[in-house]
Amino acid sequence: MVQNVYFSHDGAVDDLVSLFLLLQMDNVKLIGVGAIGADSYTEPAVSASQKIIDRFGHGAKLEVAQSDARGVHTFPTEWRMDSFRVDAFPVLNEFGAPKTPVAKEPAWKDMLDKVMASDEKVTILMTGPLTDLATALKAEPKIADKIEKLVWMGGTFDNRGNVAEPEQDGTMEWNAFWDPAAVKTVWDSPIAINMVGLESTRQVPLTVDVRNRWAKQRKYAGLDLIGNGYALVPPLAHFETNSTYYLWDVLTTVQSQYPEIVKTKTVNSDVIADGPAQGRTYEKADGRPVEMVYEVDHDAFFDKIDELARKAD
Ligand code: AGV
Ligand code: CA
Repeated sequence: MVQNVYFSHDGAVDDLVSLFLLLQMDNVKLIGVGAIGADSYTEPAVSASQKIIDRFGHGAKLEVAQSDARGVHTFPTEWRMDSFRVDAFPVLNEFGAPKTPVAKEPAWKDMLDKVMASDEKVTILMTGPLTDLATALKAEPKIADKIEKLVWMGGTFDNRGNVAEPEQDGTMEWNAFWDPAAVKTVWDSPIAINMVGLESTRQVPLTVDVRNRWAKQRKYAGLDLIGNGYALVPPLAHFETNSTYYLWDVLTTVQSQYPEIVKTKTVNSDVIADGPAQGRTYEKADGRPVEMVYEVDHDAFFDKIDELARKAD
């Protein structure tokens, strides 16, 4: 069954690889793409998205919307710079300026308009902060009725966060920490949520073995793109550092269409929006239900990436 999907991402390496993979999935009908300069800068995040659609989108007629959102806590500049590097990849620049247009409206409005105009319900896939969905919900709460579900990379329920910044207690995930109030707004809405938090992404680190596996297949343009992307970021070698990369967004994207590679359970939960734990998602007996991914079939996941990426040429 074909699923209508609106993809909102924030321009990091794994967000852009996710866009590439989505474009290879037979059962996904992408109806829109929005880019938010959270773990990136907005201009290269938008531009790299346009070019990935041009080069790997099999002729898809899409627009890329630019977000005007500003976070409460900004990502480290060093991480955000990756978006400029991906945007400059030769494979994305062989044919000059992008042909996929930039949408007229800001990303939250583009999401609202495209979801409301869709015949079928829409799955919203978000691999960055929830700001644009929260803004759309505030402008038009009825958008919730048109959303099949939200699939989100963000949060964690085990209190082991990945934010190393002052004035926070280490329990939250970065996408939630960037705009904690937006997470609370979405949690308080009736939208069904499928959540990929850090407990599952920790099972799929970027390692040297994973990189080598892609390197061996670089004759496929799609695997060369993935290999180049993940060459920009540090793998898990001897021990985890603040910059160690996991396949956060790629796991989220792949499991959204191939749920057989993960195990999920329902967690009743809430979100803390203020103070040193702001952005923390936590279990709460009378909280709202979330379908939470807690386990990944590691090998099946990496096989699926290869299979999809080989279809791209
Ligand atoms: O918290 C994970 C989210 C994902 O959406 N991002 C990166 C993924 O796109 C933020 C992030 C956490 N740690 C990072 C991140 C790191 N070491 N480098 C870059 N981004
Ligand atoms: Ca991301």
